[in-house]
Amino acid sequence: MGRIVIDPVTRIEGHLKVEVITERGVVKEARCSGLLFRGIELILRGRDPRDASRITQRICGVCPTAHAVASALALDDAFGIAEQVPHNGRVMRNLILGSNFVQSHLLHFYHLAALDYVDVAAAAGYSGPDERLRQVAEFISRGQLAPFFPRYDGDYRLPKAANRAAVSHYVEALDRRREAQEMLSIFGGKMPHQMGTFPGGALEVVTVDKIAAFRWRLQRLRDFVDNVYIPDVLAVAGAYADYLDVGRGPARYLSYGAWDQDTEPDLTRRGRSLPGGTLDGTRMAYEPLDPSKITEQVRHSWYNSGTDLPPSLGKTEPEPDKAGAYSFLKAPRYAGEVHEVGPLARMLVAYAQDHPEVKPLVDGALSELRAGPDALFSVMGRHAARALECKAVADAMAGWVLELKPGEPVCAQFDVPEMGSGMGLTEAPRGSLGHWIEIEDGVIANYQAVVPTTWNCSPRDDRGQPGACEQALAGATVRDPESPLELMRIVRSFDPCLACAIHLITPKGHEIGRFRAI
Ligand code: NFE
Ligand code: MG
Repeated sequence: MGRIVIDPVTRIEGHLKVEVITERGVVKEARCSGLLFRGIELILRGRDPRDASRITQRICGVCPTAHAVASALALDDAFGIAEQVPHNGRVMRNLILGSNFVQSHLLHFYHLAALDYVDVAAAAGYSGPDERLRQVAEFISRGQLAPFFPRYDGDYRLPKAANRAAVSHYVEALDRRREAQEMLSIFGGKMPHQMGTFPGGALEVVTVDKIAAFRWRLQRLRDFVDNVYIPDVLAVAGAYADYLDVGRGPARYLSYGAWDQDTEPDLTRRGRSLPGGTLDGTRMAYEPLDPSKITEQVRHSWYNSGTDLPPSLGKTEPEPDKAGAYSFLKAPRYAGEVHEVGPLARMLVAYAQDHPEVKPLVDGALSELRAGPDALFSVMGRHAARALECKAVADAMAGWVLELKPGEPVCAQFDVPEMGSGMGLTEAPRGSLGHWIEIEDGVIANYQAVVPTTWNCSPRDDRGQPGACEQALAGATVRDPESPLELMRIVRSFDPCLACAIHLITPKGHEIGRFRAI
């Protein structure tokens, strides 16, 4: 028996510890622990409900936009104004969130995950015509090795030319991400923590100039996604084809659906470009979404609040010395079962529905990889799904931006009610995101968020079922316990964000048990 502890996991967002028990180099069981307690749900209590779209964005600097949209949807619901969101407000929300998706997916592949497969050392000594590669070579020659080194050694398999091209794209992707942030800022005012999304719609005035400024940046991004990102992901998936068979996880997938196409007040009946629902991958069986099946369990989490509560009744009461607990993440479950969320879940749920854009994209990628749909339940399946979704969203935005109507209203008028409750379900880059709000005496009485990485990196639940990432790690082979790159490839394929997953912020210097906020 061996024990490997990776703490902290780098090249993700936030603070994650992974611990595995191995037997003859094979992972028998894994534990994912989120160790940094935060407290945004608590900060929201007693505040004006309209603050929620501003404060919840501070959960994360990577996907603040998704929190803004989820809170706006929850407030639309609580205020009873979902049907009054104007056309421009709905479309702008989709463009703001879509820009963040594209930026986030490029960030994940090039700047977080690719270094598990691409050997940056291949750029050392380069003196050819590619300016970006010359910059990296010069950077390395000065002894500036971070953020590329130190790293786990492993089986970097790309040929030198492919490695060098990927390093060049690493640098180019920084510019494309900047342009995606600029696109978001056109309708959101700034990034991170944009100001454009609000209950009742959006806040930016629509002009022809803004539409044009958005379009040219989007066109450049679409070229990059089609001609660089997707080919790079498929090249990596080809060179590391064994990872089409590694990191399977629970093979149950959940999506809330995203990109509102109408203003139907019932979120489960609202028209959305990507459908909600669940898919049991072993039977390829689809079921429509039923939000009443969402609960959070805390038996193995450092909370003393009741377990298996629906989010509208959820509590956040930390108990850091609780016996048997090992994480500040709760364990969200759907119908009591572990579900994976994220781009793979969304693409599979849409694929199972014969989605007109998603089906051909997925079939095309599978034929390129000479693999069946089963191969998607894997590390490389997650990377491929993320790239394909990036294309689907970027392509869809090219149509949405032309639907904007300059000079027309963007936001509904509303009064804040004394009492109310609301639910906002959407998709964030990393998966299904829900916000639940209770309003009493005109202020927030309770606010609960159930977040993508809480689903994917959850600890064991009340029945002892390991979370999705814990299940994906079980069965993996580790060649060198001192350099467990294989495990990092599995964890990073989920694109974890522990800042989001715990979404709680404690005042500086505040102590909770043995933890101290810094
Ligand atoms: Ni902090 Fe987030 C996304 C959300 S993941 S990145 O995407 O919500 O838990
Ligand atoms: Mg929560």
